Amino acid sequence: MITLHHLNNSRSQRIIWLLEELGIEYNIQFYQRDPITILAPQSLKDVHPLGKSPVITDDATGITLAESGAIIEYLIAKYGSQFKPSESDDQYWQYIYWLHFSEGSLMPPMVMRLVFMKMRSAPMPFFIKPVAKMLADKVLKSFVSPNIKHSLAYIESHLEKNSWFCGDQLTGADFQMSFPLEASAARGLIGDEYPNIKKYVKTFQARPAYQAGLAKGGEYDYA
Ligand SMILES: N[C@@H](CCC(=O)N[C@@H](CS)C(=O)NCC(=O)O)C(=O)O
Repeated sequence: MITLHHLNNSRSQRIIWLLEELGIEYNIQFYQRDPITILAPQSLKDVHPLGKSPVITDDATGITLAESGAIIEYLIAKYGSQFKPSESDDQYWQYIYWLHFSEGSLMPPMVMRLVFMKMRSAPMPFFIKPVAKMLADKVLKSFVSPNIKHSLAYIESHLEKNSWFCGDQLTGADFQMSFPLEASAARGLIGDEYPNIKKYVKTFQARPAYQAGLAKGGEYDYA
């Protein structure tokens, strides 16, 4: 049996969506973020030393695996080859590309945005606050926002020509890309200039397996 170690309001939701699409049996072990630090509890470090979610354990193979991309590859290799183009398929390298792009290129500026937005409103001595705010705004404006916009424009042009990230086939790349795109949409970053991203997010969120996963995963602010 597979167990997904799932943190509330996290990237782990995309693994629940995949598990639902695969139609295999699984358990969810729930973990709650600290309300102040929003970090994962110590108990997640007992499962994997880095204490980040998602993590899966699989009784059938005895494996404990972290990293969304690795988990998606594992689940597809073991239980769902329909979600991966074959190596001879033209879409194969698109699959590899988007699977890596999500956490490798898109998530880093998104996480930076979160951190610098928090810095703007963090409690601190009154005389430091304007300086901290000015620094955060400078980094957001000169580096973080342009990076996010550049990536979103690139994704928008890809989705103008493709229903899913690998043409007309739902693949592991879509589960991996779903989180940054729905999180961006929920944070108001997907404006009218990105009609294809908007449509894409609505399309995957309407899938019965996605909805079933949402009902099982508990608190999630991005759907
Ligand atoms: N690249 C990793 C990122 C894992 C990650 O940072 N997960 C977040 C949840 S979205 C987490 O566990 N945060 C809690 C913490 O860092 O304590 C992946 O895709 O699995």
